[in-house]
Amino acid sequence: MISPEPHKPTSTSFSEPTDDGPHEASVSTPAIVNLAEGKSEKTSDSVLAENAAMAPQTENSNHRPTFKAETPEGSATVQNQNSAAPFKAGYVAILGQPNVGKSTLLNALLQFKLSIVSPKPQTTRKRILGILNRPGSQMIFFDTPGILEAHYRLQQALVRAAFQAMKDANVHILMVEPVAALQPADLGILNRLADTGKPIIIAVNKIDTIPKDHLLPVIDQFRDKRNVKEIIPISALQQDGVERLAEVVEQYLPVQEPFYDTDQITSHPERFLAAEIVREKIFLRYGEEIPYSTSVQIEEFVERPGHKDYIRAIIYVERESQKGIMIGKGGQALKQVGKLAREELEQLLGRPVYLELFVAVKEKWRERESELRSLGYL
Ligand SMILES: Nc1nc2c(ncn2[C@@H]2O[C@H](COP(=O)(O)OP(=O)(O)OP(=O)(O)O)[C@@H](O)[C@H]2O)c(=O)[nH]1
Ligand SMILES: [Mg+2]
Repeated sequence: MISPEPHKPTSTSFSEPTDDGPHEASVSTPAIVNLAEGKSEKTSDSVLAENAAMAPQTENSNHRPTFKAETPEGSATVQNQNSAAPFKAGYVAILGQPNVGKSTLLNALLQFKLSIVSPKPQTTRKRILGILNRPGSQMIFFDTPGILEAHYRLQQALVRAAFQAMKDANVHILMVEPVAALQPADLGILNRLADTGKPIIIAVNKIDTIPKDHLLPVIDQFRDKRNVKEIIPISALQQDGVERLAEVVEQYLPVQEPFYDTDQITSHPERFLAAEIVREKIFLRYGEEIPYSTSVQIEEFVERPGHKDYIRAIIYVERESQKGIMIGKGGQALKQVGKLAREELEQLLGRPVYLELFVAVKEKWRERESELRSLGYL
């Protein structure tokens, strides 16, 4: 089996049996608590990407954004249907502690599975850009890694990525758990956001997990906070309050032209999304330690007209012992990951895929700056 340099001696591979292998491959709408004044009325029409599909890819899959959102009538257009209102566009950072539901929210806003989700904290490692095109606006959301107290270099890089998104955004959504006691970590994030002077919208998530009458004390604790403009209870999982959140965010965007094509849903290339999908399946398949010790790189991604796409991914672990766990008895564990990842990739790309997974050791990559750089975390 092929093994990418420089890890030839330690790699182990899995690919599913196939006849098309790599050979030729070169709250019942919850209430909004509005702390701002003088809001204008907004259209609630939305152009959501219900049938997102890939646009044709060019030779090198390492470049530009290609995801398109298609409406039944064709691509969405930039026209603001309310001709009196100027078009708004801008960047919106979704921030919060790990596991609070940021990636679930991004997917719910886009009506498209773009960002990976798992029950484990620290699933998201890089900021994920998702574009919500509506008749009068273009909202460019950044899903971000959860903000935590960093204990090792990878975590430092994750926190840095989150705060970089904060700097680049016009509006901030701080997502919190529906708990009544204000958490010091949330307060810390809130203060950093407030220092930017940009509008903050609090999204109290997971309201499906609490009785309705428990919500008010949660909301109350954010009422007097600096630059907090709105507090919106939502359930990202149940898509409750999400449309309302989008309407509110839209109000705080600057008047300007769209930054991206208005039928585009992300700027990430296919190979980035492919690596993320493999990583998600690892987070879902393995226990505590393994997901945090793995990183996925796509070594080759080739479109082969008339054949399956060929994708070769390498899964890095930190120690030799983790390699055995990753692969599992008789290769079963890795096989499951490969199957689930391939199925999702095929759905995403709309094309059949031949996915080959390799496992290789990169000693203590989470601690080493050079490795973090080569894996794209810095
Ligand atoms: N009950 C409930 N669960 C939710 C909701 N939103 C997200 N979850 C769950 O919370 C877990 C974490 O969700 P993610 O979207 O991955 O959270 P995240 O904030 O992106 O996490 P990190 O990327 O680790 O920072 C998953 O199991 C989700 O299904 C919600 O509204 N209600
Ligand atoms: Mg996430």
